[in-house]
Amino acid sequence: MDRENTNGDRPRVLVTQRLPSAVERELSLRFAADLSADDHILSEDDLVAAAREYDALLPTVTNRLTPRVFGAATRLKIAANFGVGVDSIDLDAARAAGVIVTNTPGVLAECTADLTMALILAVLRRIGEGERLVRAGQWTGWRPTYLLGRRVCGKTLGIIGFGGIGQAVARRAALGFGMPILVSSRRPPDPAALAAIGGTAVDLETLLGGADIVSLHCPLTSETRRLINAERLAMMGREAVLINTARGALVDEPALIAALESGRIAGAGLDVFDQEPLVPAGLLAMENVVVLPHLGSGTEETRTAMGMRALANLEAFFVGEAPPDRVV
Ligand code: 8YV
Repeated sequence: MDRENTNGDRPRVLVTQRLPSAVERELSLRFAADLSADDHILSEDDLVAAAREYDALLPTVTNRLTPRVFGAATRLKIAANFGVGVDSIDLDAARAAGVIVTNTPGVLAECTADLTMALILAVLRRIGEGERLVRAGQWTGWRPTYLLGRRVCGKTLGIIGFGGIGQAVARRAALGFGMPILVSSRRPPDPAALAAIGGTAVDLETLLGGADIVSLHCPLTSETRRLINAERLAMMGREAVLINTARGALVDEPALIAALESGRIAGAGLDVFDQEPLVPAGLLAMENVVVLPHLGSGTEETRTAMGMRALANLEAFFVGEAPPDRVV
């Protein structure tokens, strides 16, 4: 396989963060790969310099690929994103600069769905609170009315966004927990996938009004930014909870804090935040909020599969084939 670039050298690839060792090994074997030694987050200036020095970037959600970065792309030809969401990449600027962008679909839906179920269970069954009490030595014994939560099975789950992750959550919830499923999505949901879980396609307002649990699984775009704002939170039931394993900016965080503080909704399970790694103090102060550090795809198996998928996109590109997961 010819992996040489036009200078006869192996393509230079900048890998912006530490990846599972199997992925780093493969990248080093196949490319002139610069791996991250210490996992530090690259600045925009670093990325601008990289766009001049490297043939390819393998960025993550922590790297903002801005118009300035693409404006400097004298050498850069492809950004093979480690992750399915490409909201951290200015796709118009990539297009204008002629830089190809790829992502890693199809390999992280199951793990992200597992974590979504974990958050649903944690919020309704008060798992975070219970764990904190036990660790603090404050558990004084079993009582029939102690730390009562709410049952998960049979609750109505509203899924916003019915791609791979939304469907994987729906399967778990419908088939494992007997939950009726409402689906709202930009495009009409896949009829076979909807039928398999006995789901009902509804508009967003109907979903917000009818679901006990609202879970976000749509991409972050200019249309979905702050999709869940004060007005939409007010459409949810007082006993309802919001789960977000997609992107923090889908939610107006101050409006969410206000809705939780006033008891307008009953709780939230959040794996993602608007300004990661900042988590607003208002959220941390509430016992009915479960917060996680963006762990959706965070298993050894899935992060390895994501890395291999990014690598497959780079390989295809540098042998002159169409990258399988091209976004731009
Ligand atoms: C990753 C994700 O943790 O794929 C995505 O869009 O949010 C997560 O799976 C992250 O993107 C890594 O770059």
